[in-house]
Amino acid sequence: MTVAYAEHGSIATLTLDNPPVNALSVAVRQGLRDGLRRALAEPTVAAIIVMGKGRNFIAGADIREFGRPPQPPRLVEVIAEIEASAKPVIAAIDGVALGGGLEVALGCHFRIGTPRAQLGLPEVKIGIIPGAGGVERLPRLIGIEPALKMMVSGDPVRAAKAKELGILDAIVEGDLAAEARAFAERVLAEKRPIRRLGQMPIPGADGDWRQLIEAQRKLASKQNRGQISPQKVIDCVANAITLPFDQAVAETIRVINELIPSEQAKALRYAFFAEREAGKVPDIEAGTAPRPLRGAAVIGAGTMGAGIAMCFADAGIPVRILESSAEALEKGLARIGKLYDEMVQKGRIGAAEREKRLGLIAKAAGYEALGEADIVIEAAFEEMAVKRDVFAKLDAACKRDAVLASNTSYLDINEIAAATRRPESVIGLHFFSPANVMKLLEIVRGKATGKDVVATAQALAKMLGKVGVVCGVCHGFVANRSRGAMTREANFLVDEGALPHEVDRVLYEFGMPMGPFAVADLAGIDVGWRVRRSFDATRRKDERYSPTADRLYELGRYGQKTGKGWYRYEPGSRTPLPDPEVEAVILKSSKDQGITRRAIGEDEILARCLYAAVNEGAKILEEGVALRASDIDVMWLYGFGFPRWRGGPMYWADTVGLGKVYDGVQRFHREQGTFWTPAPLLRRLAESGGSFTAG
Ligand code: T1G
Repeated sequence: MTVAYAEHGSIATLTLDNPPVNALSVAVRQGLRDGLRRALAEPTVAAIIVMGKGRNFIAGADIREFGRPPQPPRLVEVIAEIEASAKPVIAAIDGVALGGGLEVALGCHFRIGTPRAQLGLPEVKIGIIPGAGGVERLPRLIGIEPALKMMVSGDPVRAAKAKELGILDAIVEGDLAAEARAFAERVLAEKRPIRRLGQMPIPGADGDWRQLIEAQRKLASKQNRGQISPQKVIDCVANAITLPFDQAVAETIRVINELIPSEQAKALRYAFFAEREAGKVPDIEAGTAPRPLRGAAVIGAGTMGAGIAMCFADAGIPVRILESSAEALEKGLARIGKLYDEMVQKGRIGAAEREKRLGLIAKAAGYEALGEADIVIEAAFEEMAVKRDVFAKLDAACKRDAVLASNTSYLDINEIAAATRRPESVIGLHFFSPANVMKLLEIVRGKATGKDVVATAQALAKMLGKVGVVCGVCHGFVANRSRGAMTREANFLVDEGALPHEVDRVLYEFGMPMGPFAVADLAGIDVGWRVRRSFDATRRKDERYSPTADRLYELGRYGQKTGKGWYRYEPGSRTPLPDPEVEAVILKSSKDQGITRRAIGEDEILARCLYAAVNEGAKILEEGVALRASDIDVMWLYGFGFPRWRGGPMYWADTVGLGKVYDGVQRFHREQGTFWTPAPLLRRLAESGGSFTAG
């Protein structure tokens, strides 16, 4: 039974039961319609409640049904029947009411929710728009501006906000079913009029709403650059304002039917499921108990250490920071204070929240002060000797079941673990810069890392609001190693004839938030220099190496922090400006390397940068360092801001066609040499007509 029917006196309750999230699959739509008709036909029933079993109301349409032929009844029709009901219908919402779920609630005449209810129309995030009357009903209920904002951002609102906006009529505590019945009794006793949103005018429709529409268009083209669905939902809201309800709904349905099979929507659906898949590690059973995570410590108060400490404080977890000198510690704490001040200034948090978070961050006087920490994250200098020394000390100081993690971005976790007598408790937790902002947590599993420690890292990612992706050990791990192939080619392209801003523009226009040279300036040319030194010992003598970035380093051009790097920056500005001085350095470097510069087209720039990452990704996959191609994609989405509507580099390669990608890789192999040795996996898939991500 996907929708259970029950009567209590004069009140019928329809309870949707489609675990895990009550998605509106065909059986649920049927069950809802049948339940409604039964309640309407029953003379003793005077009011109807719609609710969800379990911890959620409804998470929306069943995304897995998209792309298959639609099956009746259509949701929009079921909702129209609910709205037309002569008996009052009340939505009782716990957990999420998203997409079609909120649309069902908007078709009901009253809505109540628990304090943990979350309501939203997130369709734009999967490349579509609300298609069951939400576009038309929400502005009628709460006005044009808030409705537009909710639909364009796709972000849900919590119960309190939903009440304030007028989406919820009441917030109730205690047993929801009983509260809903009590609410229904009141509606009946007070003879409250039934409100059918579809028949109401839109408040403000005769006002100057076109400005609001234009403002949202601008915002969406900045925040979701290149993505179609936010613009489409804005078009449909404009229709909802100008056209009669039924006509507007019909037009919205026409648009959603175009969007569902579009490349962007497919990529976004892929990204949705890829993200959920990433949480699953085949040999770690779903029920594996994580270790406790009540208190944390961070070693190092540099940019990364400070950012990581903020992640804990933001999640309400007390954290201590240990630094080698009091001065460095004070500097780190000052940086944290400044970042929280900025958040207050921008209105992201209140002053009280800042105090609360700062209050969760404490200084540790020495290793002895770390004895009670459940997890310690080392974010010290990227040098093996330093790391081993820290871990030996942690081994001596920390309690038995503490998780000892390193935030290294490329060093061998197994070697670090070997500095302790408890390698099973050691793991890599690679945060991305800025740590308190970027959502990726690359979880690096050493050969001795315990399953419960991996499970703890996954639980930690969730607690910190991050997306944790598990991988194995190799130099640079999955994210930076595959991205490193891209930056390597970007640097070679500059040596061969392109300029940094030309390469950056191509990748920016592709949809990346910044090009690799702008990123290098942000991260620090000195940081890149140190990473390259870490490869010196293993780099083959005959291997091509671009020395140009080293020349910038020698000139003290460390990037944004010195106002000069691959670009120059006006004081106080982060806008990268091409710099003739850099061009001179580049030209000289090309000459020194004996390279005759040539004109390089945009297609070659894109193919060199992205095919390199894809080919490296294929090698990483084949080595088993990444569990699946989609994990690599998730890392690029959350670690590097790869445009989500392109799915990720591996998915993107599939859409280009692996035959074409492989041809390109072979051509670059002939022209460029060993770096481009095709990954055997890529060759096999290309030759067999396969793909990285299908199936
Ligand atoms: N359809 C199918 N499966 C879904 C689903 C959905 N809408 N939502 C979640 N799942 C699966 C998910 O794949 C996972 O499966 C399990 O449920 C638990 O999810 C007509 C066109 C609801 C906030 O976009 O945002 O309505 O991995 O791990 O962290 O206009 O899932 O266990 O096999 O994410 O607690 C609009 C998408 C649809 C909501 C729960 N709705 N879902 O988060 O668990 S379009 C959405 C979410 C629409 C109408 C239209 C989240 C969640 P498995 P989870 P969670």
